[in-house]
Amino acid sequence: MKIPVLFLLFAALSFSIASAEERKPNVIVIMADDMGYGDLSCYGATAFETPYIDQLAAEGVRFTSGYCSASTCTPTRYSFLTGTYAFRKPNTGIAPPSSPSIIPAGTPTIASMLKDIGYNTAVIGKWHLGLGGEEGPDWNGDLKPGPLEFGFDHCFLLPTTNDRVPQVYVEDHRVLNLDPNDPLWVGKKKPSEDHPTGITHRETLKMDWTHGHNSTIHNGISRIGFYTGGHAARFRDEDLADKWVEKSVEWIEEKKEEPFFLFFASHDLHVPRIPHERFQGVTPLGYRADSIVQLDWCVGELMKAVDRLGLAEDTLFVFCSDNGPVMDDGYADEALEKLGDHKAAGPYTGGKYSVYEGGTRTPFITRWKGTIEPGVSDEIVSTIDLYGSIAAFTGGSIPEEAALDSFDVMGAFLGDAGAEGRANFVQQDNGKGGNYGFRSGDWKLQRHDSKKTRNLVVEKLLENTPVPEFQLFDLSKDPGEKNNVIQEYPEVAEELKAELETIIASGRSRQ
Ligand code: NG6
Ligand code: CA
Repeated sequence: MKIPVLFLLFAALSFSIASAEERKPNVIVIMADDMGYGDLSCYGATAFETPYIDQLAAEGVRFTSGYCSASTCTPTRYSFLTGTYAFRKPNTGIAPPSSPSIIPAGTPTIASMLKDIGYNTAVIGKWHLGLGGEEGPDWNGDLKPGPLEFGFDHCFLLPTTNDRVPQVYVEDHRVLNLDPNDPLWVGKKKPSEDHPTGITHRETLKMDWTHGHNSTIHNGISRIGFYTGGHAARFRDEDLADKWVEKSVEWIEEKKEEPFFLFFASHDLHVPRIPHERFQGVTPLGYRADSIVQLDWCVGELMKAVDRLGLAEDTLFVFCSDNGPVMDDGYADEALEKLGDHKAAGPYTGGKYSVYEGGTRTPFITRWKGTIEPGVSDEIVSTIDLYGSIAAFTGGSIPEEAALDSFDVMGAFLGDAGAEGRANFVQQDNGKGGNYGFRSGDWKLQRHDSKKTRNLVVEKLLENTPVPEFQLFDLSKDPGEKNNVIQEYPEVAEELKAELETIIASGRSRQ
């Protein structure tokens, strides 16, 4: 039988329209804070259980080479949202309490890309990318620019990180529940001689500090930076996780009819680790692991909400972390003392602040019921690629001068058989030292411009140990980066050095 060409064309066209429509999944990116590769039971932890995240992994793809792009928070979040390595932009290191918005208004982001193709977009949780113009945040006025100026329709935020002042929520452009008669003041200097601090009132603290974190006291915990006022707006640390879940579920319910993108930016397990009372003591490892269990509960609540609304087959979940683990990050919460045999970075060396694998190789899971075939993937993927990959998949567009390092590795994210991840990947630390890790296949080059590496994590021995400017490791034989083979493979090292240099110098790696 002869079928008219026009009919075939029409059929093909309507099929492609239908499939493009169908392929616009909701996207929920859950970013843990300071979670290491070994911090979940599905990644080998045995001292406690993380059943919900394990379920996510069992129903999706669990990556063994999933990375964030930096070993501190601000540069990872910057590169995740913009698709550009943070080392390309100055001042993208850990943001202080009064940082202006690091991302200028109008910058294309993964959120603006999705918003442009009809998604509802929200960020709920820790921000830590600054708010406001050059003078910094206007805490009593409009906090602009912020997420709403580069692609999010809605935000409900902890403005910095919770060891930094102030302990208030920001909803869209405003501090929530702020009483104009009790204005919020935030500053670097002690506001008055008698202002209580972690130094002057140390004996009153419910959790002591170990380094830094000894300025204004709120909820029995002293913080980085000073503030006064805004009392009605202040939250209790113990309630953060519940609030993120409440606000997220509320927002998903409201937006369920249209595709949505939710960036769920958990504060767990960053310091001060103060889980809700019902999670305190649930593990033998202290508040650090209790916070992991709390985050696991949050993930479970999000999964249940998505199931209840019948959206599991329309929703791509991504679980990742913003940097590797740290034990003592400024508070005496017994993370190190109660660690036992737990290996927070799994088999990897280093953690937060480091360009060893432990700094950026973290848990990474994707789940999309009915689309993703469950399994484990060794492909190299990174948070920085979500922008480019999801754009390519949903038909979103990226301006030529945006997302300079974000690759389309959607096949790998979906665990498609034979789909490849990245060929290589640049890891950075907080950015100021100019230290890099460069993974290319199974080779790993470390470049230490500052000639020192910090590893405040598990192996205290490495702390501020001078390191050679370049080191080379074969991760297939030496995942722990213990055995520098640069003398044995000088030509491999030269090749990787040149590739890394080209990526840095050329200003972009996306073609
Ligand atoms: C460091 C803080 C640390 C933590 C980190 C940011 C001190 C001594 N250390 O400067 O406690 O807040 O910044 O962590 O103040 S991050 O995960 O948000 O990047
Ligand atoms: Ca972090």
